[in-house]
Amino acid sequence: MSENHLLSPNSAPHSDVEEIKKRSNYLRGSLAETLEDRITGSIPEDDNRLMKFHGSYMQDDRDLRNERNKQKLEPAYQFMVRVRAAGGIVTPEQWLTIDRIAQQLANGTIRLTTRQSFQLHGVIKWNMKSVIQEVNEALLSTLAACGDVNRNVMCNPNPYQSEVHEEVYEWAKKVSNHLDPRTRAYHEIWLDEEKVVDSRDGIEEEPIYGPVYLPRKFKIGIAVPPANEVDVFSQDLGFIAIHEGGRLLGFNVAVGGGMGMSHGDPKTYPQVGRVIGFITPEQIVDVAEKTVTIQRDYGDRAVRKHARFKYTIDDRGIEWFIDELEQRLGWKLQETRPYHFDHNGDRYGWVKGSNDQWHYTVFIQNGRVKDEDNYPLMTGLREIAKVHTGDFRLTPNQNLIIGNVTSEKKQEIEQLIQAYGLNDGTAYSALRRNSMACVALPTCGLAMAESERYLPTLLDKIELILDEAGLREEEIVIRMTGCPNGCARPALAEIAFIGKAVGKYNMYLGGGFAGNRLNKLYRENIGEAEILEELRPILNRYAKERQEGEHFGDFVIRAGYVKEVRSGLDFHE
Ligand code: SRM
Ligand code: SF4
Repeated sequence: MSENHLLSPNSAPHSDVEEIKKRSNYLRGSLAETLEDRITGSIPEDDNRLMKFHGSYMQDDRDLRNERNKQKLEPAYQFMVRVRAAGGIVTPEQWLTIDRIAQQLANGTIRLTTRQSFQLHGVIKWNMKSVIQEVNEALLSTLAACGDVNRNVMCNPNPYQSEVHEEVYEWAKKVSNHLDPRTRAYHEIWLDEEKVVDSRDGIEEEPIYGPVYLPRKFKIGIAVPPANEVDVFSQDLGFIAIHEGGRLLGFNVAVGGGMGMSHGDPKTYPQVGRVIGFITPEQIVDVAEKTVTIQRDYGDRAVRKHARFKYTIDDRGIEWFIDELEQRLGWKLQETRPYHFDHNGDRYGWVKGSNDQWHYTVFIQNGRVKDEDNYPLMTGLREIAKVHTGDFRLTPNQNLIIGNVTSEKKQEIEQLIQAYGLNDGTAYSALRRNSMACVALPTCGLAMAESERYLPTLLDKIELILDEAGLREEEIVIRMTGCPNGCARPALAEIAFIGKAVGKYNMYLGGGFAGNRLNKLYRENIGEAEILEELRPILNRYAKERQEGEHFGDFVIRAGYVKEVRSGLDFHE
């Protein structure tokens, strides 16, 4: 292996995290020992950094912080565990495993994430090993669900939308497997070195990542037009399937997207990926690998805020990247092929697929699966999983598809859907059906404001305005995050709220309906009353003045509320 990956082109001293990775002996650190330490429910910071690569974050319940502090108790330490499956497709048995772990070893809920993964919250240190073992026994994994590596590879979840879907999904899995870390540390620490999913005995080296892995997280997603649920332009590396007459011809390649930024730091910004060319299906793994190695070698290892691939590209230029990529590939990209996206949201309820099977998309508000007094969602899905012979598909919009239901089984599944009142979102406004909120409080250590727990009540109030304006069935994409890291991809929403402080949000308008344009700051640091005051006249005007088929995000630009943002470089202008 070349030593090139060890050399950062940035001569500044490497960040602490780089040193931790270097010392870690391929992600081992002292995790095995600190997990055994019964004196505290926490682990030291160095190990916490490494823990992310193993798919988990140490957190504390922020609702309890002050009270515990007053009582001189250590924070209520707990772990979030992220379970990934490329393209978000799992079997009913795997669903039941996640459900069981959630009930027995976590906080009794399942979180479906914006990258088609599961998150379990509230796992205590002593239970971490059992949780990860159970996950692996079910042939799922937490390895590389977080950390400075390639993350869960996203893929269009809707088989009914395209006959090429299955083929595209197979490529997503190949890319994902190819970029998995090879370290045995995971198996040693969690699985007592049992070979569960894969065996790469004796290889104590990371042929793609090297010993210090990537400068930062790396994200890949594959879209099948006209659907762009994966928000392909938000990915570090996006692939757009080009298909004709039910045949997959290949992929357009988009590079350098990303959502994260920091308030008050204009050097950080969300960015949309740029489409640089076309490749055949067989070339996808090579392109993914070479792109990752370019970021490995050229990404900024000194300043983590500046370490994402989007900055590597914006600093050096897209032409530089294409040259470097083609040099590493040894061949040239073909010219970009035409494509068209018309939405990035989910289609709910029953649809019949091209394979004569049925798929039912359940609306899961902000991805949280739990039982509530009047809505036993978690139980309903469990009962369905017990009889379902198809699969479950986690969507990039935090919803769930009960996929590949045979005609014979459809009635039985439908009866369970009815019995448990599972929701296809039709009772809600189209705005809510197109909404997403990140986790935020109480588990996310970075949250500045509520998100998942607040958006539903804000939507109740916005829905009243929509009703007045006759816009209840108007599809508008709305997203909220508790901080500017952008976990619900807010910078691509037509309306977005990004948390600034408790109860205060920045309001953004003008994202593209199909996830193809960034939005722009409209109002800063406003609370609920001002949000509603600002939105009411704009929505009313939209109702009256919109042109045929004009989406809200396009309207607010035409009407002059915000300027169009063509590139992240103009986001703060
Ligand atoms: Fe995220 C960090 C939750 C998708 C950008 N994200 C976090 C952490 C782990 C907080 C932390 O570092 O302490 C959050 C855990 C909260 C909790 O209590 O569970 C968290 N991110 C999530 C999830 C669960 C949001 C959700 O509600 O679904 C998503 C899990 C995805 C998955 O299954 O892998 C999630 N995060 C995203 C996305 C969207 C995407 O990937 O499509 C983004 C924006 C895209 C991007 O990366 O540019 C995103 N998360 C971030 C960032 C900002 C990265 C940056 O460029 O600066 C952070 C902070 C960091 O990495 O330092 C972050
Ligand atoms: Fe936490 Fe911020 Fe991500 Fe929301 S956007 S989950 S608050 S890091």
